[in-house]
Amino acid sequence: MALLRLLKRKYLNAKYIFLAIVINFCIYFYLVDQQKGFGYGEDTLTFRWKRFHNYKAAEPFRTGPGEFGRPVKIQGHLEEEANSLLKEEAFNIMASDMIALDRSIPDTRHHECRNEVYPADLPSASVIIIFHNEAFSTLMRTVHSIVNRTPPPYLHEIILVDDFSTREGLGSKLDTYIAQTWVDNIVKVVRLFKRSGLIRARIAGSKVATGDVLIFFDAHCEANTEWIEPLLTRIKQNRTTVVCPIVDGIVAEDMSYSTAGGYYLGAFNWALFFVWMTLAEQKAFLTRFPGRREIDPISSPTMLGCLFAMDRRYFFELGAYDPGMDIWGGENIELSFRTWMCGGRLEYIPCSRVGHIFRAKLPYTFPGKKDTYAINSMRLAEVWMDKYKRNFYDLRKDLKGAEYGDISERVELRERLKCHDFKWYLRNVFPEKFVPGENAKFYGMVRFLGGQECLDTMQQDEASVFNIGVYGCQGGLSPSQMFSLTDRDELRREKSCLFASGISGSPVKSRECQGSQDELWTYNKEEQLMKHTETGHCMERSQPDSETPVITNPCSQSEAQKWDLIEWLP
Ligand code: UD2
Ligand code: MN
Repeated sequence: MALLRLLKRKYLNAKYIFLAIVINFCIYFYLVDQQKGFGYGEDTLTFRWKRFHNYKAAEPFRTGPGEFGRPVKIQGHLEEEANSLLKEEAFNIMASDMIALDRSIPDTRHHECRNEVYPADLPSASVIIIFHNEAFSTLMRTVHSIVNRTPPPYLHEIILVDDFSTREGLGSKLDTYIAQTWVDNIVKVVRLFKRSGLIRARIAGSKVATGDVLIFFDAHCEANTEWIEPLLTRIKQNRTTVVCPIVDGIVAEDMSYSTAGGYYLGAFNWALFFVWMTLAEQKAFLTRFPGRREIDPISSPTMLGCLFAMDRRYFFELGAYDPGMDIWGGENIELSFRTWMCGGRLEYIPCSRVGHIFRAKLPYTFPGKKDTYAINSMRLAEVWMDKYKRNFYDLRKDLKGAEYGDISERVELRERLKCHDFKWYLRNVFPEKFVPGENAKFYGMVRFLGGQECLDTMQQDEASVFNIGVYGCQGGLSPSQMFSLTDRDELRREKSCLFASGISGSPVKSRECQGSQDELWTYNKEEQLMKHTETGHCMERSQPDSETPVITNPCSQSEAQKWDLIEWLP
């Protein structure tokens, strides 16, 4: 009996000891978890463990500057220095340096995304981050966010491509930190030995990548919860779909993570800059997708450029990037047109979100002070836009005859891939896009006969509402004087329309087109009158120096109401 009692006690003790070990074990890893990703001084085994088990650690419990994507305000004696650094770097580097490199951010997805289920066997990704003289903290925060929020099986590697940075000490600091923080060579650095620009830097990264999918990142991003699964799922369903996460904003002044932005319908303007669709375009575009849930992938005519994923082999089949494009600009529009025209598709994926610091200026040099955006855009217009390149050159008359290098290989690529023409793209992918001069009753300048002056936007922001101006006619050289009288009777520019109210003497104004009645005009050639269709009033030049240079009034035979149209023939 006594022996039994002793054994029982021993057994119980063993149970307690076992329990105690388990509890200790948990506490140990909980503590490690709290410092996830902070590498100095800890052994490799811990990091191996972290990499494979800690990619989605509980974030809301963390405290510290900038946690949960909160803003960091710098006040007091450091404020002045912070502001001057902000000017140099175009984002608040002092604030960034204060924030943990693996900070928490809010899950900004639509709440229904949390119920989405993704297949487990997804392709693996090589994430390519290119940079030139990027700040250490933003660059490493980009990497941490990817490692910590990507299930390990899907993360084949992260490739940092250093585009010949000259910032002192950056290279060795990166090497040390990376070696001490991540194992298994999951984060690699490729160094370019001459400044190549972001396009060729991405090509260099893609050539050394070996994952199934390539995902390109700018060097100042933060990947959000479950960002990769919806992207990979879509590519697995169709390898010729190029997919983009929704881009959240990281505010340059205080590094707060914000959902402002969050747009997902990419467009372009005829100067070949990326823009989001206007409200009118968006409304019309979305009617083509009836029954679509807000969280479903949505096709987009163009991509922003900083973040996208694409099957690796498909990237090369489709012609990678144009290596003749230099430093910065245009490659995102080129890839967008090429993808759609050559048989692929481009989509935004609402359940995938990644933040990006939008900087007010580019903080680096352009060797030779070249306008690389213009040259790259000429290359893309010449190769892909057929007769519609005219719309680009109409806005960039300064570029007529300028050098853009050899494009023969890209023209061959287009032939080899048997791509659709640009008209097909406009008709099928983006029919909402207005083409100045196409199907128009008139395209050119609207001239006031009394004074050799033409209607002119006076460089005002055409997303806003303003009184239309007049200025000495520039013989077609000034884009701000070009108007189309459309087949719908709008007197419009790329996205803005002239409108007027019924009140006599009220100004003719410009705003983003809305498709409403007050935007319609009829020109009478014999009488040389521009009539506002809805009210029957006539366009009239008011007094010189008036705040409202152009008004409408009941039609009269007065000279102040005589206008003619000068057709633009390039
Ligand atoms: C926008 C895009 C960017 C690209 C560019 C047009 C967004 C938010 N970003 O740039 O992806 O499409 O427009 O070309 O849409 N870099 C180099 N070498 C250089 C210059 C830049 O590696 O010579 C790197 C730079 O460190 C950064 C990336 O390229 O990681 C993009 O440059 P950016 O962030 O200065 O330009 P951004 O965001 O205005
Ligand atoms: Mn960027």
